[in-house]
Amino acid sequence: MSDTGTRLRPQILPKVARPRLHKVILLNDDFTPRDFVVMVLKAEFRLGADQARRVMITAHQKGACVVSVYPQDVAETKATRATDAGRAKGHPLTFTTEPEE
Ligand code: TYC
Repeated sequence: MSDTGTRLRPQILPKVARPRLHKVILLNDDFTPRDFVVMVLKAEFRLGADQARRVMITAHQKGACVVSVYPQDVAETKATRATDAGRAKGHPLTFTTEPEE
């Protein structure tokens, strides 16, 4: 087949902005049981047992830990659902979001 000449040359390819990803951040507190934090990380963020434990311990020791990154709407929904799961059991467990640099 002959070349139809419709292929865009690299220098005139349109630039498509990739939506910025947002981080979900787990905050430490003095009250939520460690096992509950691990359970929420596994259920809401689909982390394996080892990774969930590592994230929990990092937040416990450093004050906060990035859980994962997602498109903004997904990050906000997951942070809200995970925070609400703690509130439903009377825990102050908190997840926040912020745009990735
Ligand atoms: N600091 C809590 C405790 O000692 C456990 C904990 C870890 C709570 C991480 C929140 O993001 C957190 N029971």
